[in-house]
Amino acid sequence: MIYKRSSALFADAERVIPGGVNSPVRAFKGVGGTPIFVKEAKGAYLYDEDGNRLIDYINSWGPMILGHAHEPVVNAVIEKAQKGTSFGMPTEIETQIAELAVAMVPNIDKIRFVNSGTEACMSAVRLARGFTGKDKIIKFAGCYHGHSDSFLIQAGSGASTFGTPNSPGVTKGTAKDTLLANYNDIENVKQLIEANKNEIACIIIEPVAGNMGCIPPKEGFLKALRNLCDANGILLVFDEVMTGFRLAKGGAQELYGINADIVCFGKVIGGGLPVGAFAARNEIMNHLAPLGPVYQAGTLSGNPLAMAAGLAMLTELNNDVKVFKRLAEKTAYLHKGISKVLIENEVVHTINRVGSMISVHFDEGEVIDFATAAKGNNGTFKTFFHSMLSNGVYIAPSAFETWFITDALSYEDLDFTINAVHKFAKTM
Ligand code: HOZ
Repeated sequence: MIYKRSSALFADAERVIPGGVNSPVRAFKGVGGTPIFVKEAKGAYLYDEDGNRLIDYINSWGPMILGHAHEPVVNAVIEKAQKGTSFGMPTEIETQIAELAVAMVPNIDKIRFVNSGTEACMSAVRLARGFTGKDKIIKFAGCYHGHSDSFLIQAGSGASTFGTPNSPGVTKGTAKDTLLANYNDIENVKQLIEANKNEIACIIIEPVAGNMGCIPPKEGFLKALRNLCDANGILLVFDEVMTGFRLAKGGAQELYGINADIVCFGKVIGGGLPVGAFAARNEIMNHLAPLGPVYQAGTLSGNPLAMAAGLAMLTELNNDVKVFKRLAEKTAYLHKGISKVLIENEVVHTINRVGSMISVHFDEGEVIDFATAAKGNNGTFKTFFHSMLSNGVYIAPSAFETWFITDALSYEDLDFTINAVHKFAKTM
């Protein structure tokens, strides 16, 4: 494939944007080479500035669960835009999407809309601290809850891709309130709670980790966290930015049958526009301003275009009773096909999958936490990434990210992808 125009556009971008990108993983530093500049996208495909067609497994890092430029979403945005793009005043559509989200997700009474997953998680933790009157939080190594200060401690996603899981700029004062546990290690969580009695406001977790590749919770792990939280007056916060409205209508809470105290959303809830949200039962949400003392605000929160896209997306997902099953079946088909090819060609690997989230790790043995995810052979991943790209398949340019499957993918696309893996495996 030729990337002449992408290379020229990247050189232009580097002059005026740090690293040429507005979010670090996009810069391809984890895999080498020049980032692909997108011209447009439709359904399962990206079309880049050099005229290449790529099957997309990033899907805007999750939101495009029904494919790019999905008509009901696009039409809803166009219609809204003609009536004004931002007011900073209440609009009816905010209540409509809130009502739908509350109906789809178990265990929440009220939801507050913000502009990103980062904002949602940051606000959720402030609310947990305000509600409990305690300062410390527990997060898991390799989980990524956006780039606010409290979370850039052993953070996954781009932070791990660049080897800076603890960012300069986060003060020692902030860092000391974030306690770090190993994913899937309940004994470790117990020890932290024991050592910090009555000081922990919340445990925040991606119920299926998606920022160190895809890592499922071990059987009983989420339930054990729930029990520990109940026994110790700690709130359980599920960061469902990736899993919400993706693994099931009610996200991971529904899939695993575990209730969180606060749930954070992003990605799918905005249908591809900048939306995040956090939600909980009344008792907790009523602590938020203007009802309560915990402050949180935003000029563009509940923006009409964002709400229109989100409402159209959630309506589609709510009305299509088979969509989550279909997505999981497509992902299982891909898993089976890739596995077969890699085994036949003796490429050492582990594949993790939950619903429509999947990742391929180039190492043997279980991938269950950050340490096992980081063991993967990055050299092999780089070769894999570039081989897939040159064969028309775009996966995330980092071994620490998940692939997101879209319903727009046909079985023909999945076979094309498996065939691209076959071409890679033959070179190994
Ligand atoms: N760290 C983000 C995904 N987990 C990347 C977002 C982006 O580059 O758009």
